[in-house]
Amino acid sequence: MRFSGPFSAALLLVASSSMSFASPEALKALDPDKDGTIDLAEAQAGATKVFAKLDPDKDGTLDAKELDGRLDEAALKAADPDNDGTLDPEEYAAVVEAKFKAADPDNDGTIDANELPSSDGAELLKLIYE
Ligand SMILES: [Ca+2]
Ligand SMILES: [Ca+2]
Ligand SMILES: [Ca+2]
Ligand SMILES: [Ca+2]
Repeated sequence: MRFSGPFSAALLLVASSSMSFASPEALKALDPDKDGTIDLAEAQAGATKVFAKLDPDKDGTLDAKELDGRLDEAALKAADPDNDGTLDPEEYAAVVEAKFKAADPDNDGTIDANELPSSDGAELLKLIYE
């Protein structure tokens, strides 16, 4: 799953003008090195925690029920290349990385406070912050 830069940038423009639910708490919680941005390693660390929380049956995979709407049916399908109907940690990490890139239109490898409130940022947050 790849989104082109211009497409994401356009989305961000639309999103940032109409939405401002940036959660400073989320940014703080996901930014242990306190540089004010979320890098991919920080996002994946958050994702690992969310994954564990969403997997109460501890079978090591997330099914649609455990994902609880964090990914819609189409997104789940796209994130599930082995088509077993569940996401294992690698598949989850891959979808987090794809969303991370989508939420980083300036491509500097970090999500800052301006990028986080975009719709892509919100979708990323659902996967890495709980
Ligand atoms: Ca950081
Ligand atoms: Ca499970
Ligand atoms: Ca799978
Ligand atoms: Ca960025």
